[in-house]
Amino acid sequence: MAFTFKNLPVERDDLRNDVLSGLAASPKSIPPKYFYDEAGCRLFEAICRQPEYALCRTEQALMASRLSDIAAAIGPVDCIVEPGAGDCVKVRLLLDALHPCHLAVLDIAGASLAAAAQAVSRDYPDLAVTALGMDFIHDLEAAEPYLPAGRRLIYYPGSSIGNFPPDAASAVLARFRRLAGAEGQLLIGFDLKKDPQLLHAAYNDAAGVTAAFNLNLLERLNRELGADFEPSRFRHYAFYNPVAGRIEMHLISLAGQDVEIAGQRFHFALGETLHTEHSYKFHCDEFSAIAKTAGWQRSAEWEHDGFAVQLYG
Ligand code: AVJ
Repeated sequence: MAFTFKNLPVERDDLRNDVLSGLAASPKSIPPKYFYDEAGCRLFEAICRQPEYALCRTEQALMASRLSDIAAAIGPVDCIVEPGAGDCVKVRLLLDALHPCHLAVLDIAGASLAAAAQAVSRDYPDLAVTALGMDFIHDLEAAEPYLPAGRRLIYYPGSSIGNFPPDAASAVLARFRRLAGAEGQLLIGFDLKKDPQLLHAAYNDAAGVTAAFNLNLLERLNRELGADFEPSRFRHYAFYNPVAGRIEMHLISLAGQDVEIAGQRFHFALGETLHTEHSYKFHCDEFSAIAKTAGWQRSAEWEHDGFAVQLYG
């Protein structure tokens, strides 16, 4: 059936402007959405195979074991919209259980998304598949013209919402609310607060894949902006901050050094951080309170092994 791919690409200017303003700030930071170039997408998929990083496996186990329950709670759906769909594997369980007419997958990594969505389209011949390569955090509204009318379910798995501090998470969820419409629903998965040693290990895997994922950001800036980062002079540093309830990921300068990016020079002192990601962990009710500020009422929830999936209407 119909397969549509539309690239509304992230402008190189956006990347450059975000990086230049992030490096001019104190502390220095870069938004985590820029991890996901092609190499970054592959490294993230490799993180999900590490024994210490159970998040994706736990969520899929929960979805598989409670699927009929979840589908019954959702009821009939015309269109599933998945922002940040990546390899488009997770949504297949829902396609099998809900049989929507239309699937719309959105991701900042357009090329990887197109290939993954085309594979879904081949495997589900009766399904209309729309793949949008776009920055849905920046401009979710740009997806609206490509979506059919009818009952929409927004699916946001994988604890992606954890990358946003509570205020920003609420803003993202409010935009999901507008895209879903008054009759729409949201099925969202997020990581729960747990033993900090487990969290620490998940972001410091023994094989060093998370470190490579973090450092790839510097290589991306070298490739795409002609920066001259020397990745070996930065250390991957990730830890759980129990006061803020989040993993913080940093790249810490191992020397005093200057870096040039797009004609501008930035100084890193020895020990100075470039902050690259927050990954918030929640209690179920804490998350529902955030969702409520965005106009969502919880209608069901499922929990398994330190991970939660909640349904909102
Ligand atoms: C894809 C945002 C859920 O925060 O756990 C994995 C990304 N970062 N290891 C997360 C990530 C480091 C991941 N999310």
